[in-house]
Order: sequence, then structure tokens, then C-alpha cells
Amino acid sequence: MTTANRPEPAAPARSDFASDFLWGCATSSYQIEGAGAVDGRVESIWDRFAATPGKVRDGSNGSVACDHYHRWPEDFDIGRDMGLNAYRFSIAWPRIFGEVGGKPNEKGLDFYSRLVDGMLERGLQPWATLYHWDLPQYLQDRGGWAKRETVDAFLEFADAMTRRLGDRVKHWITHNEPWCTAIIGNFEGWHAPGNTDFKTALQVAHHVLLSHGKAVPLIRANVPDAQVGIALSLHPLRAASNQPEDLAAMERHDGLRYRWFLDPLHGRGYPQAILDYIGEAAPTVLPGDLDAIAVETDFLGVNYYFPETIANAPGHAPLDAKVLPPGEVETTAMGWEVSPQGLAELLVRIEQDYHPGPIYITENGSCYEDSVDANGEIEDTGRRHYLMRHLSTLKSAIADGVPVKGYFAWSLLDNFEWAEGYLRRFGLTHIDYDTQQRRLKSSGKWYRSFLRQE
Ligand code: IFM
Repeated sequence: MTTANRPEPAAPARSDFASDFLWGCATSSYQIEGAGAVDGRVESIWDRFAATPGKVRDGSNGSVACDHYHRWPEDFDIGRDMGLNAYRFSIAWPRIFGEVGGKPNEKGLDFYSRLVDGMLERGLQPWATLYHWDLPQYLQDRGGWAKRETVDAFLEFADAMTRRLGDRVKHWITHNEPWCTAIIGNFEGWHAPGNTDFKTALQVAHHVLLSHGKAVPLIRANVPDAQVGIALSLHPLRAASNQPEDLAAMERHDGLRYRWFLDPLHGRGYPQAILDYIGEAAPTVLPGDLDAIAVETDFLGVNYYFPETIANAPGHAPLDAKVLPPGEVETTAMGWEVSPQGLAELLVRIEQDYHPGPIYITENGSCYEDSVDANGEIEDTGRRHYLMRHLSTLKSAIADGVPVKGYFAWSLLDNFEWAEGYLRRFGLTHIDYDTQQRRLKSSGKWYRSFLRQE
């Protein structure tokens, strides 16, 4: 069954949530900004990757995207009119540093300063993500996140940004979805930089986590009243069967997908069972690294999209386990299972396992094939239902004691969906890429009436 065929779900109400709950939308720099060669921005790994034939399905790239670099006032007006009180964005590192050891690019800094002022003028609390995958290519040329030097470069970047924006930006996310940076980008290889080596991927994961751990005190030094956290992409897991082999495979997958990140962040180091399983592929960890990674944070960002079903799969690298395609269940146009209940399961588990303090849903959203009708309307019933149902579940997870303090819908705008290019749309606002016209979809209108309590 597709979501669109479902009966109308019960509508949650904003008043079901705390009055100080944060309601936002999330975006990321490479996916929306465009202006690829403007004001001193240098090449990122995604420019290079997208220019490599066969890497992005429609052969596109982020050089124009939603042209948010120039059209942000209109985009923030949309966010304000929707009734958002927060907005999550990311900062393009290649706009800020053009070379190793260089000076920050004033034009890049000015752009983000204007952006932040634009948010504040419209009542949008800025939530800045430092790294959402657009590493400068010159750093990749020196080994990228697999090299420890990139941690130092990240700290310079974090320092420059927090000095410049810290008087107005109080919410900082160090990294978005380290799993994707490390595993998709460096082992599975279908994201930039396109490496396919497991040991490299785990070294990348370690350096990303280390850069997070080292950035937190630096951010706090520059912004004493900062709230700092990290955003992880997480899935509730199911075993393909109750057979011991599938249950063990799920356990292994869990060790890498969930505990590999959450354990060290909470002072437990890397899961020993996985270290034993992977042997030589284990990352180099220097004395003090795990203490740095375990730094206390102010919140945990959770990005949730769908559950995963895991089967034993001997020979399937790296852990003899694989994620099965969803069976006869409701899915989005990405082929991702629609499971609002999965959000609650995941949140309850995180809370039980780690008690991470305040949790923010830093991304949640869905992809459907939208069309603009003769009246210029986009009736994206599937996405609207997805949003409504996930908010209803969120309400019950909070009632069950999970301390969720805010929700950021992915995404404010349709945008460049990485290896899928512009073929996939996640926005609450439709973008016509030929004209750059913005049109609120029915999902965005529903979110607006929910937020304005109309
Ligand atoms: O578009 C991405 C985003 O960049 C990271 N989280 C998942 C989204 C949908 O795939």
C-alpha cells in the first residue's frame, strides 16, 4: 500500500507539545545553495564526485541547486510564514577556507552572517551544522578524513565560524550523519569521495568523531552559552527471522550502525565484539582520543527515516550481514519503509541505552513523486500523511518519557539529493529548477496550519 492510499490520519495538534518545543526545517549547504564558484568558494568533494560520470544518477551537481545563496530571503520568508521558530542549515567549508592554513574568506563569512541575520529577523532560531559532507577537495587530495590533519583543519573551521557567528548562533551541530561520511563515502563508495575501503572508512569515522570531541570545548570557549551536539542517522533494526544466524547478524550490524557511534560518544569506546570481528580493519586510536570523543554534549540530534531489516549473509562485507529491501510494506519513492512506530522504538531505545539528555529530531522526512497540477498546486498526500503520522508518534514517545525538545522536518525545499541528483524530492516546498519558482506543497501547507494552530 502506498501512503497516498491510506485513510486520512488523525491530525496531531501543536498544543499537544510543550509550548517551548522547537519547530523547524532542515537543509544543507551543498544541497540548496548553488553559487558554486561565487565569492571565493573552492571545489568540494561533491563537486568533484558529481563531475565524475556515473556517480550522480541524472548527471547533475549542486552548482546551481535552489540558488539559495541568492534567494535566501524568499526561502526564509517561506519558513517564517510556515510558522517555524527554528531553522537548521549547514556551512559550506569550501566557502570559508580556500587552502590549508589560509585565512578565512571574508566573503564566505559575510554570507553566513547575513544568513543568520535573515533568520533572526524572521524569528527563526539558527541551528548551524558545521559539516554536512562538503569537504574542500584540497583536503581530500591530502587524504581527507582518513588523515588526522583534517581534524586540525576542522577545528580551524569551527573556530572561524563560531568566532564570527557565535554572538547570534547558540546552537551548533558538529557533524551530520558521520555514518554516511565514513561508510557510504569511504566503503560503499556511492557518496563522495567514493572510496571503497573498509579500513579507510573506519579511520574516517574515528577522525570525524575525534573532530567532534575536540570541537565541542572550542565552540564553548568561543560561545560560552552555546548548546552543542552531533546529529546521527539511526534506524530501528529488525532481524530477517528468529533464526540465531539472523539475530547474530542483526547484532553485528547494530554494532557498526548504532553502537560504533553512540558508544564512544557516551564514554564506552568502540564495541569490543565488532573490534574482534573486524581485526585489522580497526582504526588507529591514539591515547586520549576516546576521552576527547566522550566529551559531554548538550543534546543529541537524531535523524530518522526508516527501519532496517537485517539478514545473515556470509561473505557480505564487512560483517557478513546485509540490509534487506523492504518486503510488502508501505514505502516512499526512495523505497524506504514508512514506519512512524519505528521513530518511537528508536527514541525509546536511545533513551534507555544512553540517557543522552535532550534529544532533537534533526531530520525526518519523505520522498514522493510530486506533480504540479493545472492550478499550480502540489497535492503531496503521501508526504503530508508521513509528517502527520510521525508527529503523532513523536507525541506518544514524549508521553512515554523520551525528552525530545524539537523537530526539524527534512526539508524546507526540494534539493540536490546526492547520488540521486534532482530526481528525488523531499521538500515541503516545491522547486521548479528551470525557473527557481518556489511553491508550498500541501504538506507544507499542513505544517503551516499545524504550527499556526489554524
Ligand atoms: O538529503 C539527505 C540529507 O542530506 C541527510 N539525511 C538524509 C536526507 C535524505 O536522504
